[in-house]
Amino acid sequence: MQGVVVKSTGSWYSVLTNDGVQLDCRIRGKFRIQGLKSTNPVAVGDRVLLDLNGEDYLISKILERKNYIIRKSVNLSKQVHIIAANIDQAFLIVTLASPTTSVGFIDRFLVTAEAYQIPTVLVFNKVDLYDEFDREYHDEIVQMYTKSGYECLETSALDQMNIDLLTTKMTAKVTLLSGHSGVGKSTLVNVIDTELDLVTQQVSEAHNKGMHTTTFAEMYPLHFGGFIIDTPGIKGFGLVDVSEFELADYFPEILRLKGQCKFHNCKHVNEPKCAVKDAVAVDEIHPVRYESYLSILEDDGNQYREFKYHK
Ligand SMILES: Nc1nc2c(ncn2[C@@H]2O[C@H](COP(=O)(O)OP(=O)(O)OP(=O)(O)O)[C@@H](O)[C@H]2O)c(=O)[nH]1
Ligand SMILES: [Mg+2]
Ligand SMILES: [Zn+2]
Repeated sequence: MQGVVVKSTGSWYSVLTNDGVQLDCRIRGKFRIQGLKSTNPVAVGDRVLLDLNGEDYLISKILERKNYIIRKSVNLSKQVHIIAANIDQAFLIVTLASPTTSVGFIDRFLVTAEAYQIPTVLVFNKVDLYDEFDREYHDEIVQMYTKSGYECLETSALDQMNIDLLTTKMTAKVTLLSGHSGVGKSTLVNVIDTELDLVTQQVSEAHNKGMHTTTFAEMYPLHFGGFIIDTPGIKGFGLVDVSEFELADYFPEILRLKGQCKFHNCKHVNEPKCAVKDAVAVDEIHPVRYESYLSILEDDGNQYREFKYHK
């Protein structure tokens, strides 16, 4: 029997079979992606084969992954976590107010998404909370990411703003939602598909930091076609396997210019006649994005720099 993993707790897995039945399964033996030490060998979105063993269903094989997205667990530096597999696109849900998502976090997510070739849309949620400073900050950040080549949307789950736009973009696709805890991922899912009723944080607990309302990634079929994967909020985003020479390729605005640098192996730091540094000097490349590039290059232990912004 074949199916797709819709939930993974680490000890058991929920699999939606091709016949539309949802089964709780365990895994047979050990699965490893070559060279990767993963905290979860089977991820949401994996297509799997099932065997019946007595009364229990066992996952006996993971079919080849079209793609997957992975992050380094910030504390367990050698271990990686597969966030999801076989996804068409990611929506990174960010909020500039309550809680604040830093540019450093966004950029680390985007680098990984580029490395794994997962198209990503930046969704700025909770715009209903903005005061005029937030609005100004929002406009500058959106301008920066739009110029880099990323699509940016603003939403409010509370006011149902742009939900139809999200729905259109998700139709017939597998969409991963990621972002910090409390940005409104599960709330958005509930307004995108009103047939779903995911647990969300109570407003009274909204300042209860460190509480994760969603604890396991789970994939839901959407009534209008497609799937959405809701995930637990992540604090940090540790990059996996990006070499210092590759990194520039994962900043689209740097990739576009690097052919014009004098040295073909230019790292765009101190080299003379560097087209990237020239572009930063004239604001062709946003200095904050360039700073992110340098910060990741230095591997500064995920110290997310804040955008120059004070409330
Ligand atoms: N004002 C406002 N509040 C929102 C909006 N979207 C979500 N919220 C609130 O934000 C809080 C967190 O929402 P959740 O959907 O639980 O957040 P989450 O991203 O799923 O969080 P985790 O599951 O912990 O990762 C809830 O109290 C929501 O009501 C919005 O657009 N505007
Ligand atoms: Mg949630
Ligand atoms: Zn250069």
